[in-house]
Amino acid sequence: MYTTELSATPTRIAAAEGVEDAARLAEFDARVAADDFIEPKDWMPEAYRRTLIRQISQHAHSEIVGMLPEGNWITRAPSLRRKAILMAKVQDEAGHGLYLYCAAETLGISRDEMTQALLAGKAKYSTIFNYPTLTWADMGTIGWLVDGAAIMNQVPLQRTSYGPYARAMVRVCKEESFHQRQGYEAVMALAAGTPEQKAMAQDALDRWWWPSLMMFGPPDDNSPNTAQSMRWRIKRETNDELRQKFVDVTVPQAEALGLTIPDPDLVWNEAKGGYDFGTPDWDEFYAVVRGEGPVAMERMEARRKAWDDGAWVRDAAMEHAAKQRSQRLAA
Ligand code: BYC
Repeated sequence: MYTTELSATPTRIAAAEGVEDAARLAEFDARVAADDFIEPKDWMPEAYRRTLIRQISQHAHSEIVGMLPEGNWITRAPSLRRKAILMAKVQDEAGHGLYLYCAAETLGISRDEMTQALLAGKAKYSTIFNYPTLTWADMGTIGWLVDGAAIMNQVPLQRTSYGPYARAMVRVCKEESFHQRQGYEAVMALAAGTPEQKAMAQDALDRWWWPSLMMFGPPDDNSPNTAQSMRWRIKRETNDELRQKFVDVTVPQAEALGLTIPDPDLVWNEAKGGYDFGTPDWDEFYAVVRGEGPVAMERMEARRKAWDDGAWVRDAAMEHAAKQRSQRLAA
């Protein structure tokens, strides 16, 4: 009896758990190193879980906030065909947000908690959606550059170590490819149009180029999360590696359109087999991350209004589910 009590003291329990955790950690590390997927019911380090919640929820918020700049143009699309495509794209973004919220929920956080974190300014969303969409050319350019950057970032995430996130990315990437192509095709039409239309396309490229490069996050030597996320295989390529790939595939696309990338330092580097390019304005990036982007207030107001306006739908859905549950229990 005495020995049982002694062995159950908190200190001993903690020590035993420590040993157990070390064993579980070793098993977790080995599975990650073997490119196994970690699944919701598997043991995982608490910091891994928190990092995933941070990244996946912010990714989900980006998809949802990302509907706003394009939603702004649905009523003003220049033809029925363009309107139908744009509506489908914006709906796809809503779907991406939902898969991602579901993936994050498997880590033990609720959709409400994630939304509250966004509305309280604690959770971020991509800087890119804090810029205004001024002309129709912005719709094509967002598809071309923003979805293009998103694909570059998300294709490696299909092999991220957390199973539900990786699987969500498979469908998201297929849809993003369509988005990128429709955007490029819309810019092609403008670039081959009247001088005014071509000027609109160039103006949109001038405004969206640098913010698109910022989507990949800060430079690696200034990215607090990259090293650990690469070790955990949450991230499969670093911010700078992905930014370089994006520049390398996008420059020839701009050339084919007869448009000019607004970077005087852009030059092919034969030795590295890629382009050298200028430095994004990182002060601007950090200001936008802090919530000081050109239309940041407008974006958050729209999210807050959508959340408040949707309260009755959530209440009705909860009430309906409760009624169904009690009917099942009574049957
Ligand atoms: N914007 O250590 P780092 C889309 C934050 S949706 C805002 O490099 P990490 C689309 C970062 O969160 C596109 N914040 O972080 C939708 C961190 O702060 P916290 C969304 C940024 O996580 C609709 C701090 O800066 N895609 O394409 O290792 C229509 C330090 O950064 C940004 C994703 O979310 C930024 N751009 O790497 C059309 C992809 N960059 O959280 C298109 C998934 C950095 O520690 N996410 N920060 O407070 C990722 O791949 C990574 O989270 C990031 C950042 C590369 C974005």
